[in-house]
Amino acid sequence: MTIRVAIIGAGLMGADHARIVSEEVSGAKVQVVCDRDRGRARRIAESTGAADVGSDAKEVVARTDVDAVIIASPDGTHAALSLACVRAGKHVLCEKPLSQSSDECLQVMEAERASGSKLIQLGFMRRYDQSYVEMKQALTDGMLGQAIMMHNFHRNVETPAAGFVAEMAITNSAPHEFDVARFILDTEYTGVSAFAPRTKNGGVGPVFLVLETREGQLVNVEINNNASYGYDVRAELVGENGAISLVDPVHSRLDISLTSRTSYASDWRPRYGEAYRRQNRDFIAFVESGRFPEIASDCWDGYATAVTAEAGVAALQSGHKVPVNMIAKPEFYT
Ligand code: ISE
Repeated sequence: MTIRVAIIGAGLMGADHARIVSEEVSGAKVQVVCDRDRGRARRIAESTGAADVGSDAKEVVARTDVDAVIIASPDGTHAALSLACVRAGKHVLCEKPLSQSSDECLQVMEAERASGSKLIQLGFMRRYDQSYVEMKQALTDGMLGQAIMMHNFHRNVETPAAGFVAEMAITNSAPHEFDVARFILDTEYTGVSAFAPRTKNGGVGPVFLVLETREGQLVNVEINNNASYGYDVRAELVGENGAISLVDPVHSRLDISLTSRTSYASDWRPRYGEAYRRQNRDFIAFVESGRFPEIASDCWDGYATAVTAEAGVAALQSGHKVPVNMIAKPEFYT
């Protein structure tokens, strides 16, 4: 049976998810593309062979010819649309963040638990990136000894979308590091400190966060949404016996005129192309089997990153370390 997927949101990520589902995931097809801008939805529907377009997301979720949903609409719509999918009994891959509000994440978690089955996979795709897979494996294999620190740098060429405000460096971009670091370390955070350098460029400036974990580890995260030179994500996991770093998937080096150079990706889509493919294939397998994918992120992970981001924003505003206070992890999510 071919899984018929509705894509909610026809912007940057909706277009990419539609392309991935139509070209790189077997056993699934794009059935409906939904966006308030029907013209934009139609262009993607035509390029991916979708049967139809829509402009009312909740109506599309309820359609009987839609088996599963990918939410790629603006962050503020993710929680309500995830709730609509749960109420319709449909599996959903929700782009990160689940919500920038931890309270909203709790509401979604409660609805999912009440439904009796896991339906929501969250789009923290870095977990599927081969570099992070090998980083986690090195720790799990015991090669590094006890993990003590993790250094993370996350640099975009320029702020990714209109309306991207300063604190979104922490609530929209940093959740990738919040999630992948706690996933690799298998821990939760207890506190966060945040700093911002003085810049002259204006616009969304860099932020520098230091997170502490339950095991006393330190995780630092630099986010720079206007780095200008390239899309550059780095990470190094430091253990008591060794360290392991991400290496960019570079495919060529140009040697010319006494120089040798490689290139950066323009944004996250080409840099994490394989991770998105793996993630989306796992989602379709989840829809087919009902078995939640082993390394995928769920609503608990969405809640954990939202609580951390809220503390990070408070730390930046106050200039003081802020505790990360979480509810006890429900059995449903263990
Ligand atoms: C964007 O929403 C993403 O998810 C990208 O992976 C990240 O690099 C970027 O900073 C975010 O704004």
